Amino acid sequence: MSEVNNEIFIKIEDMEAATLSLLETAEKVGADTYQQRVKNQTPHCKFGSEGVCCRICTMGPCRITPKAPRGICGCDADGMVGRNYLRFTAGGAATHSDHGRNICHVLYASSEDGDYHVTDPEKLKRIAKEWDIETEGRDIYDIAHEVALTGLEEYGKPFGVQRFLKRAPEVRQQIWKEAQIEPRAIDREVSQSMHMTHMGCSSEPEALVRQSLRAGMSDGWGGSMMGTEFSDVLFGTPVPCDTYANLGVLDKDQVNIIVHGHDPAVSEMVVFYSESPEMIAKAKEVGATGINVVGVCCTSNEVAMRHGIPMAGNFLSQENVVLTGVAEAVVVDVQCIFPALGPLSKCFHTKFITTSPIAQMPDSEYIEVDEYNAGEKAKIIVETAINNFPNRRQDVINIPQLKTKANVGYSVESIKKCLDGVTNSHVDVLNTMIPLIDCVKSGVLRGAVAIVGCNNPKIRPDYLHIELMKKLIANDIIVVVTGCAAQAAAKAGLMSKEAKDLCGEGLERVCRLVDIPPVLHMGSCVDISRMMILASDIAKDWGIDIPQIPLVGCAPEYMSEKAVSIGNYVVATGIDTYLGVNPYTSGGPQIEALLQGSVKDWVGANFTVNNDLDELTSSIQMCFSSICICSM
Ligand code: MSK
Repeated sequence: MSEVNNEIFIKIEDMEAATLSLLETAEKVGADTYQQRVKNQTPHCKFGSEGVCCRICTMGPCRITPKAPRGICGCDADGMVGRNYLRFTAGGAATHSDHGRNICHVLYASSEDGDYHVTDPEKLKRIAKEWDIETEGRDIYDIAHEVALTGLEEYGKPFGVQRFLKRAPEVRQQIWKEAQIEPRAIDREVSQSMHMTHMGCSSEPEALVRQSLRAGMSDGWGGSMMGTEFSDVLFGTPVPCDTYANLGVLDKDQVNIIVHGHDPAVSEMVVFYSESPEMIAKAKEVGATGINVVGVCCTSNEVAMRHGIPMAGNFLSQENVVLTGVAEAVVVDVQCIFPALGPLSKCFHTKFITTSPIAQMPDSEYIEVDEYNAGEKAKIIVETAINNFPNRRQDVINIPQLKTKANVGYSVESIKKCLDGVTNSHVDVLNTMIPLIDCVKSGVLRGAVAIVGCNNPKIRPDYLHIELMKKLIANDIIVVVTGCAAQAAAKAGLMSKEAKDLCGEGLERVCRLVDIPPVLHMGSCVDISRMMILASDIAKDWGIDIPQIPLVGCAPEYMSEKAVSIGNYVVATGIDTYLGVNPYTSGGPQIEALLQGSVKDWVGANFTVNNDLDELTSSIQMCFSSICICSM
């Protein structure tokens, strides 16, 4: 390994200094970077920012101004904002759910002698039983194929609602029914959202917001939940493991392969072949000491929590990874991949390899991977990276010496197991959330915050994630993380067990006794479905509904449609949600009044939009104080 400082905590200023040094490399090689493109795009269009621009038909585009309060069809500001918001949500729900669909296909293709196997048969059987699928005396792959097919039918079934809704407390299921937001077939909710927003259909604010919640629910309690559950069946349910984070995980002496995107079906195979003796021998033949796979964005979460693969960075670090000059290949699957990586890679020796028909980009090498050819194609990808090692430009190598420890992989199953370790074997509380509930009831913990989502250049990158987490844990509030928020935490050292030293007295005690970090890694964006199960299990074990738990969601730096879809299902699940960026709704007062106000009457939770660190912190704390634990 090259010389890298293994710090316990890394300050955001040190990460920013590293970025500045990489931007010097960018200038040297004539590369374009997002920092420059932000300048080129600023100021942003005011109409688009407020959501009052409509280009749904060709009579426009129409924009709302004081002089023109309606579009040509007569749609007003709230109609436009509501339709845009619903389309935004549908885009996110479609994206997560299609990821989930691909995992269903991979499960359907799994076999004893194929590339993909059932790694967690017990979890598969649990899901099969939940879905009334026979398990007794059957071959595990017969069960896998029937479960996968049943999952695929959730996308287009003509009648009924999503099967996983039954995992929620009964009172919550009833609320969804009464609010008319129970998701039916996943594709139906996405398709109906597009239909409702077509010219000449819905412009009534309440109808548009209700369908936004329903479309989001089809993601969180449908497509994403299947994506998570079946990924666990195929690749293993995560258990806590140690890894490293930040740019210092890149190694100048090894062949560096960066896996980036979301779908673990590709990265699992790349990891598998990069560890094969045959490939390691080939890497040595070209002068490297080995093969170093590192991750970016949610693919990073997937392989970190199942294999301990290091996390190089998150969304706004993706260009930095290439700018180090040591990336032999950036291998991407789907979502959150800058098209800029193509031209950027051309300034270095880096091969930018796209693998999915869903994410094809200029200036990339396209090696299509599917569920039947994955092994063979992954081997070609690893060989391509190895053969590229001798082509490095030695004059532009710059690996910032930042590296932290991280403890990752807290699935719901693992959290319960950790809690079991401190129950002194009281059988009645084993495999429950009761030890955690007792900590909250006794005031040792004040509550929990789920911090999720991306980076966005509108917010100082990683600042809100990291500083908010620090303030929360110092106040005895435990944090659970997914997505790029997780990598922000890891890069700063907040997912190390040493981070207990930054906690208030109560949380420090819990972390010490249970042997966990105060910021728990629950996985990738689709794994926010794990948080929904966690919240449901806590509520059921406590005998209350989800809004009564001192738990909130927060996406302080989000940027994607998927995050808005997530926000809708988290709120619909009864969890108050804080957003750091306005989802283009400020031009629609009635839509904002619903989202940030009266949806609470439907589902017991709503949105707050705020990106001021201190206000966010105190607002979350006030939210917890308003929940009277002692009366429960
Ligand atoms: S990867 S959706 S930038 S969290 Fe899931 Fe990160 Fe946001 Fe993509």
